[in-house]
Amino acid sequence: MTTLSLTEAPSYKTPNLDKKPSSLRYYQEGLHTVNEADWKLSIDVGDGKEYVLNYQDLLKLPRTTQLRRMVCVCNWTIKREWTGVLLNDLFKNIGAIHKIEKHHYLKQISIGTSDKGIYESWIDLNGALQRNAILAYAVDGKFLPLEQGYPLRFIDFGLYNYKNVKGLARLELVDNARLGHWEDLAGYPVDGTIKPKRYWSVDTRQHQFTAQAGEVTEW
Ligand SMILES: Nc1nc2c(c(=O)[nH]1)N[C@H]1C(S)=C(S)[C@@H](COP(=O)(O)O)O[C@H]1N2
Ligand SMILES: [Mo]
Repeated sequence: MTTLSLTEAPSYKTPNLDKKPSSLRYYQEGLHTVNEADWKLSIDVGDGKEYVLNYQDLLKLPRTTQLRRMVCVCNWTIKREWTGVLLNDLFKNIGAIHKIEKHHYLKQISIGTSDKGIYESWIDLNGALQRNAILAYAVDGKFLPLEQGYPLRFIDFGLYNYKNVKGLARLELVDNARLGHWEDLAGYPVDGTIKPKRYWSVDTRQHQFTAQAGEVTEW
């Protein structure tokens, strides 16, 4: 059972949420069956050192609530209120911040399912820290629903969503990147930086243009 409440988080109501493309469509490996009591996040920081957090440990870490826009490479975007832990604060709190300079990439691995396997992504580690990437366990003031990444999802808002793993089980600091599912299958860029262009904005119900690469902050 979750003992901490989210009531201190200002509750934002995403406009037109019913118009958002289905999260099931964007859960390539299908819905996992792990519950809160069994779930663990393992964090491999290299040099044979691994940290393990359970759900309660996670909720005790410094909490942040942020209204930020995510973008799918297939041209839709939505701004929602995310609650979780900054990637930076995670490393600080487990006492592994000194390990960060030693590695180039952050690898994220999902819980996965027995029939469709896992979803993995490799991203630039220092970039993610600079862009204030978060590990989110709640959205719009409520703990994540299963299809939206329960119990925990990683989000670097400067990158397209295919780089950000829902249903997270493991993080690894690594020196080499490999191709993720969509990079391999559809040839999406490995870097994943959001491009300046017109996107369909689900929450504002209009096409809107962003002029710079990276996180969309204009609207
Ligand atoms: N584990 C996992 N995470 C994932 C995906 C996936 O297939 N599996 N798809 C990504 C893509 S392409 C998108 S658009 C978002 C969708 O997030 P949403 O459920 O909040 O819409 O999840 C991302 N994270
Ligand atoms: Mo996506």
